[in-house]
Amino acid sequence: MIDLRSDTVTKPTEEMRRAAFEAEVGDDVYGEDPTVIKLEREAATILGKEAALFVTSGTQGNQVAVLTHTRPGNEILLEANSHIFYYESGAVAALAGVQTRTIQGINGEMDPIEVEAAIRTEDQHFPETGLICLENTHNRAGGAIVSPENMKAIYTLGKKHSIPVHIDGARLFNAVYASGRDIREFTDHCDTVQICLSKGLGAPIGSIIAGDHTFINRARKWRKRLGGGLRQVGLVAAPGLVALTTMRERLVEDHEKAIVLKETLQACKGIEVINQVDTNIVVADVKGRGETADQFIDELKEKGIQAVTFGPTLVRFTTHYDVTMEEINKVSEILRNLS
Ligand code: TLP
Repeated sequence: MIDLRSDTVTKPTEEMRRAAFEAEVGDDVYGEDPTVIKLEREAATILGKEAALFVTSGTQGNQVAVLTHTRPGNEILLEANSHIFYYESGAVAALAGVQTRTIQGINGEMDPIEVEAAIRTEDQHFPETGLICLENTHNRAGGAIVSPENMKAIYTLGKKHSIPVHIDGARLFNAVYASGRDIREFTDHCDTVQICLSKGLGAPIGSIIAGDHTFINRARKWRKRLGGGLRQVGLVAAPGLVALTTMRERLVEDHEKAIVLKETLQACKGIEVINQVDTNIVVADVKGRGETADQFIDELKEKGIQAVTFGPTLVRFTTHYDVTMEEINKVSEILRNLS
């Protein structure tokens, strides 16, 4: 089976498994796990923030960030198809008690003018705007890169209105290596950032949130409240450190594989690629084949390819390091021969 459902499906490399086996560990709730400390320091340095915190997942990282930045009754501004809004089981309402106000973006980018217009003024009828969330790359926009210029414009108005900005950077390094821009051009334009070690970087588990010392100290308490204070978690942080330090540059290979897939899909009768394919995600509309996404996916599965539904007639393919260029060529051949 060639699994293109997500870059979350990657299995840990030999080096990651060895790092887990050999990891020096301690009780991380006492702040005594040397491997976790090393990972958090390294991540903070790379992301250009004062401090970082190891969390179990991207969802936990985003939720801890929302909980730390806001108070119940706040309103948060976020893109209409953002992961925090679309894919986190309503957690911001269930956990932080905030309401969401969504803004429809174009290729994942919200118009700063619309963002500013949505910020609440002081009035007893209104909730207070507690946070602005960005997502980069933007998953449902097809792995689209949100430009540092767009981020800067939104961060600047966040500062003007004293509203913090959080980035869901589950795939931020894809944006960095596809755009050729420096990581700081992205992370300088937010107060806090969440990055996933377990997507394109290939770690089995884990995410990082980064921000200033005050934020991270408060976030640590929220992580504890959520049951995310783990003990000898260096076993998991060690492969995360390998992912963070050795797997970033190779993301460009995933982007090259996505372009090959895009070109093949575009040449297929009845299929239209609807995203720009900035990074490792290709979204295909199969409406022209007279099929639903689920029917098309079942057909592909019989031929040894896995993908996911992204809408009634939309199918998402995601490239990653566990799928080689040879396998992508094989997928292309199968797609070309579809009836
Ligand atoms: N995305 C997953 C699914 O949840 C949809 C995927 O296969 O793409 N932010 C973004 C932008 C994400 O794409 C994801 C995962 C997360 C956060 C959550 O990460 P995890 O799965 O570690 O909680």
